[in-house]
Amino acid sequence: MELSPLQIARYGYQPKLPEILKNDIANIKAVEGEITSSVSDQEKIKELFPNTYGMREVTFAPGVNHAEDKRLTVGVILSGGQAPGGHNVITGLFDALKKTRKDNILLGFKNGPAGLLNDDCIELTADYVDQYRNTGGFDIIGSGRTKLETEEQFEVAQKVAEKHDLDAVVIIGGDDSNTNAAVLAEYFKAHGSKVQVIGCPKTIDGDLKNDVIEISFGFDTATKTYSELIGNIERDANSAKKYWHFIRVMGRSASHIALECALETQPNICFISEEVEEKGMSLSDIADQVVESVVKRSERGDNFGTVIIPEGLIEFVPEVKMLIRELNDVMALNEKEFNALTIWEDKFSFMEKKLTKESFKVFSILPLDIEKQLLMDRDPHGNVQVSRIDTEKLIISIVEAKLKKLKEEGKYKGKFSALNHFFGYEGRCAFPSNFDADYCYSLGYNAFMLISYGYTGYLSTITNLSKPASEWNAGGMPITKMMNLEQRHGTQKPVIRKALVDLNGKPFRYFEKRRAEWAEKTCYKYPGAIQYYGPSSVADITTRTLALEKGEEE
Ligand code: FBP
Repeated sequence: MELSPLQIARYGYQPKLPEILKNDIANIKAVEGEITSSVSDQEKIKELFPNTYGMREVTFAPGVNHAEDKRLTVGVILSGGQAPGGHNVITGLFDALKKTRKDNILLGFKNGPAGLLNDDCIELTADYVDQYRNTGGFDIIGSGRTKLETEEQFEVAQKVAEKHDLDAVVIIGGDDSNTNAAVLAEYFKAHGSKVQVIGCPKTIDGDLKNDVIEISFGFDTATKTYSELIGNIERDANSAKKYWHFIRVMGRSASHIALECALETQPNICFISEEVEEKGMSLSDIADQVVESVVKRSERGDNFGTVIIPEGLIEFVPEVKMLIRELNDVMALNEKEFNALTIWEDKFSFMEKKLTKESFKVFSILPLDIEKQLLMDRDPHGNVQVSRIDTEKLIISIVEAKLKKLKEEGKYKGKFSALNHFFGYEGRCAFPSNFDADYCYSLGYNAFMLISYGYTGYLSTITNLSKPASEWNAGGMPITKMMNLEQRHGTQKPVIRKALVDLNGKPFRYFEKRRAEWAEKTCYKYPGAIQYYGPSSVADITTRTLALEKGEEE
């Protein structure tokens, strides 16, 4: 394989660890904190997780390590969508294992949780992992979205784990994957297995967070990558002065990515799905907001602009949300019957019979492409694959129709030429920023600490992230703390609650204060490309979201 100059340089980068983890492992003790409870549905979650509910939070501190000194075999799984830094979680875990005992073993299960079920794994050696240090992607062992949920799957997982004499499995994943981790930890404990399960908070979407998980890894690099591209488009728009760019960005449900990109680039419009839902905005209201900006800007002679659209937006428009919920249930409860339909007309009339009148009305007025996209396969967790729905095109078409009408009425004299973009996959495998490289390495290293102390059903936590890495803290949080019950595949399931954008939070309020000016004037900001070298004020900065949340900026 030919290597790029940056890849060669990044091999030489030594990720920064929190001061506490730089100590010899014999000099790190685990300090237990408060007993935890789930975010809601406490009684039910406690009943479902009798062995792993209500455990205490953990912080690592200087002191004598009383953990048993034994040889460890650990399995690692990358789960769900790629996020920059995943390789560093593995190198951090690998280095901690080997630093403690040369005969510790790390097995990589291939292509997600399916690797555990299929007993498909490789031993990760120094030569092998060295090729992946500080690089993007999950190709070191591959990833996948298989959900672990049936009794048979758990039995197989236990057999495979016992066959390899595993002491622990580390699952690197988002909310759904860490829900898997919690269920697996509970199963192993209930069945007398020694195998511990530790999760690491991954997802570019940034929606796996609470007071202890300040940010999931990958969010930093992905948003910087999208912001660079959006800034470049803004500069092009401001140079050519002839296009309105509609840019959809990833982030399945929550709008953290869209909001962060808006804070970085100051576009004319950015929609926040959570606000759309709270205000009960219809698709027409959304388009009206764009139209208002287009008209005002045209009066200033500016027939160009940028609009950021979170990919999950469509699911938050109340009437479409109700429709999607019904579609999910109809498709889950009538899976065989629905899958047997091959002709579009049959699918359409099937939905006419199964959906409520209100939802079918919404469904039937959507453009054909969007109708088809809404009926595509769900992911293994029962979610609509929003990355495949062209929401930006839908909004453009409604805006065009409204502007045409205004023109006919003599209320608009400008020109409107729209271009659409979707930024998602461009950011998921970028070289991790210094922040993500350091954070991920620390998460992996710290996962080893939790294993060596015998914890199971915990997420590896690194906190105080708006400060330099040397001031970060390390610890663990019981996964059940983040759980609640939600409707999945037509039934109530225990899952980690997604952290959506807080409309009272500082990042949203900062945006809210300024957006009227951005909608009318040209206030674009150009963040440029991620810097891996150079002054710390450029190369080590994290997101505006984290800085605002932590009160570092006002
Ligand atoms: P995770 O939640 O697994 O981290 O995935 C995030 C994400 O990138 C979403 O933003 C996006 O909707 C989805 O994955 C797309 O994944 P896929 O290509 O598997 O449909």
